[in-house]
Amino acid sequence: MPLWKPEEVQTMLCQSSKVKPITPILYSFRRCPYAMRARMAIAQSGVIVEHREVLLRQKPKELLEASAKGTVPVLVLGNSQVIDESWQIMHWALAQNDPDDWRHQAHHEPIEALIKDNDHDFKTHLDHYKYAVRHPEQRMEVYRQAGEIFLQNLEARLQQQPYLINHSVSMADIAIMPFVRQFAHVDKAWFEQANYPQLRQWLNHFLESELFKTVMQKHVLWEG
Ligand SMILES: N[C@@H](CCC(=O)N[C@@H](CS)C(=O)NCC(=O)O)C(=O)O
Repeated sequence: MPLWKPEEVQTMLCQSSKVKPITPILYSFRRCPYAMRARMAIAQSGVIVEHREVLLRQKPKELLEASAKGTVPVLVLGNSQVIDESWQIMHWALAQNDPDDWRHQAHHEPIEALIKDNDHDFKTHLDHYKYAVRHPEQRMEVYRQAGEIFLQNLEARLQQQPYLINHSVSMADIAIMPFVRQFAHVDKAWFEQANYPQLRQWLNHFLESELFKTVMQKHVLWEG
């Protein structure tokens, strides 16, 4: 059972700002995997945010004023505090309300380690594989094989248990899933026949979930 209802979380956020009720603002880009993980954690927490859909090639000045590094997602809180790392946005949202214990506090270290592997080595191989034409030093398959080291790690975990850390969903699953989705989409026919049966099942489970469908709904572009 959630500790608090979403409306109560919202009221608490408003009260803690001690000025006037201000809804946190999320700058997001629909297809960005970092933004997807943040949106999923926010949706799971039930915290209401104002969604501002932006284009990466035409970032609004309000976004750049909030965070000069110019990446999405960015969350601007009612007290003007800015969180501009997806992982921290997930933590912030789930600290407000974590109804299914996605944070798995007892497994904090393996969760962080797996996400670090995803965000560093795997993301690099994924980008090379996805945009192989921009990296002609190697063939596409070479980049794919480099990324497969991470997929093999995930598959081995999922052979033992339904989710990456144990028997229930954790932040690791949510944070990593959008990147495996991208990897799978580079060459769907290859992914469908590759030797990752549990990983495919795990990915499909999230792709078909109401949560994922909700956070992938289209938004009108925010014009400022
Ligand atoms: N470490 C950041 C990375 C975010 C990131 O790189 N987002 C990409 C979009 S998927 C971005 O905004 N890139 C800037 C650009 O393309 O101009 C996070 O976890 O939030």
